Amino acid sequence: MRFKYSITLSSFRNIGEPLEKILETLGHQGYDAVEMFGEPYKLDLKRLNEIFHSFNIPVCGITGMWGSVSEEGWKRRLLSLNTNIVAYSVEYVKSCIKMCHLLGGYEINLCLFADDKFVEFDRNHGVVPEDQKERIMQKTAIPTLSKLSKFAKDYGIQLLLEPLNRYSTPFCTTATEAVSIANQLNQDNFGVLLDTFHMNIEEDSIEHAIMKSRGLLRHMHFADNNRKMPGYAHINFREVVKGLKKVDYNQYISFEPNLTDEGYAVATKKGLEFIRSM
Ligand code: LER
Ligand code: MN
Repeated sequence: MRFKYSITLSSFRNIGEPLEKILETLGHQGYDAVEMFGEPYKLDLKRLNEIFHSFNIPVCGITGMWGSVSEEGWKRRLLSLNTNIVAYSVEYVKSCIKMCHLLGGYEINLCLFADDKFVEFDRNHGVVPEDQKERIMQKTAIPTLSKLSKFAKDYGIQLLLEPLNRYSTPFCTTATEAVSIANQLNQDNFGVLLDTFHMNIEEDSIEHAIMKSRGLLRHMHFADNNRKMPGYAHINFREVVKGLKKVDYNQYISFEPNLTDEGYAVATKKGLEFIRSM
């Protein structure tokens, strides 16, 4: 079985090299595709399409710029008590869906960021009780995600719910939660994306989390426990790959590392080869 490999271009935003040079390097290293970062209001999609086609490297999807990864990111909260914030976030996802379609991608990750004060909880020592999360999901997330799924379906785009860790958001932090929401939505273009960095914090077993997601798992984000490329720290990627093989996973393994300017090409090559060696 040969996996397909991608990498998030959001990881290169602090790298002082032109996109063309980065794509040339990634192509030589054996990446099959890239994930474009979701800043639809800022990017020249026509020019981007020309560049991707000229390097013959497809865009598999869009990485939503959730959380504080960009100056607008803090406003992208699908769970908010402020209806204007929810409306802004819904429009953001719709713009990313159109962008994904224009770039020929098929998936976008949804992360359920929320207002800091949406619920009072001690994120350093605790988690929000499951029943409280469930009630909030029913009232807010499910109706919003249902609307967005129907919108995405018209563009042939998959919405993939990505569980994060408690320090990003208390809502949807495990594969169990993501699978439960996807099953309640019951939309064939709504699935799950699992990210090893977040699973390393929240899951009892990464392999079991993957098994639980069988049938809904449409994309993977790979990064080590410190968000470096796999193999630089101590996540047991042999267990991760074993779990993916057990569920006959045949979609992309998409690396989502933090990269630094010096020697980014060494890291992207070393990390890919480390996983390929599995
Ligand atoms: C997004 O893929 C992710 O992993 C989160 O950390 C939000 O940026
Ligand atoms: Mn991720």
